[in-house]
Amino acid sequence: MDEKQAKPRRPLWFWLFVGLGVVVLIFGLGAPRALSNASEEEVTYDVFLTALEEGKVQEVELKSGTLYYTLKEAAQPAPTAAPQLNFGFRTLAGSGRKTTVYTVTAMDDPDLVNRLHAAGVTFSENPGTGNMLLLVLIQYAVPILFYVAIFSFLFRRMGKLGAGGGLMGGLGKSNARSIEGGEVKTTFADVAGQDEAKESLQEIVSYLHNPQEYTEIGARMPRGALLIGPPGTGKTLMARAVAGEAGVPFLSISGPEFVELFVGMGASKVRDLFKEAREKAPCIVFIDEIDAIGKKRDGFGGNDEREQTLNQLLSEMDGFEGNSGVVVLAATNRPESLDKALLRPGRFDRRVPVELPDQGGREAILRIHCNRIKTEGEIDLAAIARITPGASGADLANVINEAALCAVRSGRHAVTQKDLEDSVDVALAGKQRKSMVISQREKEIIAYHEVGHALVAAKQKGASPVHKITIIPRTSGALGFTMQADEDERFLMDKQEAFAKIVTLTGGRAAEELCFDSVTTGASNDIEQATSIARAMITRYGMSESFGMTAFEQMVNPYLGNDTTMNCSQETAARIDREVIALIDKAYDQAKTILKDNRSKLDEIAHVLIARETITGQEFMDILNAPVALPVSPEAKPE
Ligand code: NHX
Ligand code: ZN
Repeated sequence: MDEKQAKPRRPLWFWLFVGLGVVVLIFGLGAPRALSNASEEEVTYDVFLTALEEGKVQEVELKSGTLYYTLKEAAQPAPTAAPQLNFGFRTLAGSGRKTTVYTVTAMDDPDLVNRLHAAGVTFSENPGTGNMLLLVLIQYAVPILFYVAIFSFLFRRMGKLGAGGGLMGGLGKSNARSIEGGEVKTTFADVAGQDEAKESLQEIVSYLHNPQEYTEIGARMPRGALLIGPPGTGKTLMARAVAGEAGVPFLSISGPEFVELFVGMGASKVRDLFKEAREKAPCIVFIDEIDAIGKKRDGFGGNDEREQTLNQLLSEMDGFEGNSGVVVLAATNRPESLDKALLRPGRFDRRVPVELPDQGGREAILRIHCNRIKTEGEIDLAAIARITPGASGADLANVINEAALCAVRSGRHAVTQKDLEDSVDVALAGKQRKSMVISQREKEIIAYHEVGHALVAAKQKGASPVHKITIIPRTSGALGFTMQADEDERFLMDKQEAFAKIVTLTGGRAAEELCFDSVTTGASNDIEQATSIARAMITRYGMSESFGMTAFEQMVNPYLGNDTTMNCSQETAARIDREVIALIDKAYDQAKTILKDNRSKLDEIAHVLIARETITGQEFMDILNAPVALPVSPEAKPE
């Protein structure tokens, strides 16, 4: 956007043209003007001497070790029928008719000058200085330039120096992209669903606006604030908004950019960055992904380069006086890996959590992005927020954009609610794969599998209501899915609800077994999810009968993925496994019981689903609650 690069990078074609120009120059100057009617013939030295002795030679020129000579007109041989190719060597005194220039390699012949003079031959030496210089250029300079070009290109790629102008221009430059004060257009109004984080940062804004107020009372402003949260939650946006609100310049750089090819360069970049910041103060310095340089320093040698960079950063932050007007904001999604020294008071002494938005936050974020697009008809963003639990701000921005793209694709000029809902499906399971041909039997299996999930969910206490069932295959490889959505946001899950989730997940497979007496590979994803919930109940949530409140697993990184570490003896691990198996078995039995008890509804809804491909939660519930439509089978219980 309006960010300034330290130095514009010249495109490759520019250098190609320069190179081409140099080559043309060299060869263009080097090539002497051609004498169109001169041909050339190489002879041996004795032929030349004989011609000289016989007085036939007219003119001689010595140039770079070669003698060029012409014969007197009388002595010229008759012109040959097929003239030789003309290489256009430097002309001798031209004559009207066809001349032959003879070339002969000069020999060490000190007496030659005297003999030439005696024979009355016009002779001269052409030092060829112009050409010699060019020759030297070609021989030495061009290869050197060539290697320099290759090396600088390689270094640029290896050292990520590119952003600052390559090997030559990048040394010591901080590479920070800077946006001048007043040019940062982002404000807190562009950040939705992060009210607490905004509040924490508001103080920094007011300090930057009005530093005297703080200095008078003797307060020391925090020099830095660390924005902590999962990817996509808008940490960068938030930092930018602080600069925008305060109307100060925004210097931003990403942690990995400090990690350079050469030792010591990261540190020099830090120095440079803070020098620039002090010149521009008051301003915001934003270091994204600070964990790249701020990782804990371990005592075992480790990465010298990174430690130097970190030490430099620490000393720079200590360096500027309490109220210099430079505020450093940094973002990370692995706070636990940061060096303690970074978090000490006087450095990043403020931690600002930037969490995933809740339902209200999601709605607010959707509204902001929705304001940028044209919509049509009634748009219910709360409904979209309800079906996107766990989505980050970036995910939601993407949902809105996908919806807009979808509207354009279908030739409309505005986005509808349906576009938005379809776009959520795309985010969850990929695009529709209409071209996929599925046999009737497989369609039945898929439909029964999905209705199995839905029916088990509907018939259990503690399961979330069904929102949508579809058997349209998706590009992610999913052949169908059942979506559930809570009416209100939930923050806790009780044991019954956790178990109900497992039962619901086993419902798909249970329907397959019950109705087709066979099981398929398709349930793999359900099985993984069920297992992971069951494990978590036992090892982390204290929901097992035999283990009680003991934790056997810990989350590795709360913000990135769901990796856990096992922390128990071999025997306990084996017991946990047995308990997980038993829990899932129990859930599977329960799912089968529910489906057996509702077999006729299962058949009925599955057939509706095959016909319609997608049914909403409402339609599903309507069929479920309607009086029995099909002939009642003996074991089916009417509602
Ligand atoms: C395969 N796909 O991999 C085939 C093409 C059992 C009716 N050989 O449990 O689609 O087996 O309730 C998101 C969510 C791939 C992405 C689930 C990508 C599952 C899904 C594997 C339904 N719905 N299985 C399900 C399914 C499969 C898969 C996914 C995903 C099926 C089942 C996929
Ligand atoms: Zn399933």
